[in-house]
Amino acid sequence: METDLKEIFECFCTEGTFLKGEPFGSGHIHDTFRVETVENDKDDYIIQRLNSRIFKNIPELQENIERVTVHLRKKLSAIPGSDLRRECLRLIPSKEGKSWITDKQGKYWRMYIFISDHRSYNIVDTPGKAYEGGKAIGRFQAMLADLPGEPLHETIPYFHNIEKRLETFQKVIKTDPSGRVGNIGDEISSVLSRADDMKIILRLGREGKIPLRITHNDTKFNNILLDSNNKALCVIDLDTVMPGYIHYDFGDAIRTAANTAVEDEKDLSKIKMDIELFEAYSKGYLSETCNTLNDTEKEYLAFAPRLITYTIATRFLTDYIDGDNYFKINHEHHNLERAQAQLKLVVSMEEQYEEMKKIIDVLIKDKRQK
Ligand code: ADP
Ligand code: GN1
Ligand code: MG
Repeated sequence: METDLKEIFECFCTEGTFLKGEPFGSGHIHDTFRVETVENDKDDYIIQRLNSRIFKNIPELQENIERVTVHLRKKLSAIPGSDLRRECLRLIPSKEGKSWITDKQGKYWRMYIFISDHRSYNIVDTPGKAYEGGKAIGRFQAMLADLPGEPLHETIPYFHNIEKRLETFQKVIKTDPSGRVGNIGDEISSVLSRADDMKIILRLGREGKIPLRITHNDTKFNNILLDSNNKALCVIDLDTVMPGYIHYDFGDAIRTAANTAVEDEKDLSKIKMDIELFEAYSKGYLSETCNTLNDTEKEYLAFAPRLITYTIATRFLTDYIDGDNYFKINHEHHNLERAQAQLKLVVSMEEQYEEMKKIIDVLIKDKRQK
């Protein structure tokens, strides 16, 4: 590997001695490594080379994460029995006292304690796990509701703004930089035909009917770690924690927690939204948030998975047309396959929309009666 991980490791105030470092996880954005230490009683670490093409202002990004993790830890420390090393990400300061370093090539790096003995899932196979994921995100939003100080930095402007995403999509179709547009007419039509319906959440926001809250904005299920008993442990990947609508978190979590297949499944017949997993996640989520959400927020929960799955499909397709500059890919048509899989999932959500609404209504009624 071109980078000496040991050298990076030694720039931080770690305990323990570097043993080895290896690529870890299946994130699409950063280069992530797990570093094991020699000593059995010392923590292992996660080291990340940050993607500064996507996150343009790393000091602001890191400031957000510092504030969020300090606040979460304070909240957790007031709960008896909390495991502060495993229930919240912990940044390791550099020897210069910052939460990141830059290497000789000007690349940014940061380090966290490795959360030991966790389970991470790209597919969820039981309602119990989905329920725990819902609880984790609900609790995360609730704990951040009173974050003191200035609003968090917007680390990626207009991140979930579907109007802007569609503008970018239209532009890239026009310029067709990789000559791929000619072969993907069906996928493009599939996106464009749904465009108007998808603007409702932004409209409700502009009309003041739903508030901006602090949201995670990247709640795919592998960013929610469970413990060895598959109970909610820790929400990770805090790069996009910033003001947003709760629908973004709810929708993105359902997109992954209730999909019967992986995000990039090529066999489209395997892809469906599982209504039982949807119900379980919703139950967990509402158990933590039902009392704080307003009526309009609740009314549009069932719509949120369609919006976010559609948004991500549009982003994958945009990146494919653009020539694969954003998401990491493993093979040539990976972004197209991801977009096709996500569009199939949108159709499955559309087919089950009335049922999803009913489930949410019943869960809310049940909570009221308690
Ligand atoms: P990306 O933005 O590229 O998805 P993440 O911050 O989500 O980067 O990290 C990628 C993966 O690394 C995660 O999905 C998870 O498996 C693992 N990971 C990240 N931080 C930790 C941590 N502190 N402890 C254990 N695993 C982690
Ligand atoms: C990226 O960082 P990661 O891999 O958890 C992306 C999300 C997408 C997701 C699709 C900062 O998430 O927005 O939903 O891929 N993160 C960023 O899998 O763009
Ligand atoms: Mg991630």
